[in-house]
Amino acid sequence: MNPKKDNQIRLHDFKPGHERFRAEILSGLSKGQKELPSKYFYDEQGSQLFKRICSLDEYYIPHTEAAIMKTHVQEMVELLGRRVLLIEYGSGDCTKTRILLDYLDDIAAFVPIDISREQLLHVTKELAVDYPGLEVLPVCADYTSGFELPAPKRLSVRVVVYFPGSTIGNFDPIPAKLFLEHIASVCGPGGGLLIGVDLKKDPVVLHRAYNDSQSVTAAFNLNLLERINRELNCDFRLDWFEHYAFYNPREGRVEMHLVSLRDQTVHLDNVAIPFAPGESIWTESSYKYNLYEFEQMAAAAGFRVEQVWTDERQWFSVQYLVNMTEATS
Ligand code: AVI
Repeated sequence: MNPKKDNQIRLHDFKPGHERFRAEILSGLSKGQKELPSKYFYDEQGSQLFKRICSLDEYYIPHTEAAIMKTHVQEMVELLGRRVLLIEYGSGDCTKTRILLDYLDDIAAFVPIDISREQLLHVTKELAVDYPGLEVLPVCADYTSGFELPAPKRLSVRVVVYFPGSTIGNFDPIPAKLFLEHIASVCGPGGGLLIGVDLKKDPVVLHRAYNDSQSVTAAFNLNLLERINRELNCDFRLDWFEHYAFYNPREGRVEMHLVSLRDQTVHLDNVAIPFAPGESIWTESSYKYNLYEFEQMAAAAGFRVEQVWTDERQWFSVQYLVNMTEATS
């Protein structure tokens, strides 16, 4: 671990390094179906673009989820209980967390976990002003890998992980189940998971959400190539690739790709990466579930679905799951 101090903020830093980034990009671009991990979308520019996506009407997830949270926050807080240690995976700017924090008056501590150091430091400072007395223990990490949780000063009654935004949809089904198992081990027996899960719906709605009229999603997708150019000294021509997103009903997921518009070769150090016209790099999957499918996956990971809240259109769900695994002595 590498705790760093920034004006009194103790940041627990496990951010993956440059070598891992390079290795994962090269390995993805060497596959038959080329792919890039979607977790790398979120550099500074990518995080800004994602923020813009979240303000679009067509991208229904943030406003639908926030409305569900605001309507049912009292019930949620009751389930979380007294002196909860709240851990948020992929905390970003903590907009939705604030809905909970406004009502959690006896919280033990809050642990925001994010891959962006700048974002974490910024949000920790803001929370210190807006919630004086709240212990905030920021962790900079790629939460899909292991990291140590910091110890809060106050003893907690229960550990609850908050994982909003349907980011669980960005995992393929087997890694999604393994990730839920990992969360179960973090929150322990009797602990909870408050999670946002996007639901299956009319593909027309999904198409609009991932092909917005202002092309912000296209810029977000292409920014991954810009990041790779900048950080890995690569020579992708952004105008020779095109954003392509569609709903795959058989797999129940929206797929985002970057399609090569011509025959071309990209260079990463001394490695030449050929592209045929029409060949794609698969950059993201966004799985949509029905309530039964998600319940089955949660059960396989040791969770019981305690409560589900949805919007009127049944486009999105917020769910409270309880870890049913037995304590081992
Ligand atoms: C972060 N994640 C849940 C978003 C999604 O909908 O899969 C990322 C995103 N990709 C395109 N638009 C938004």
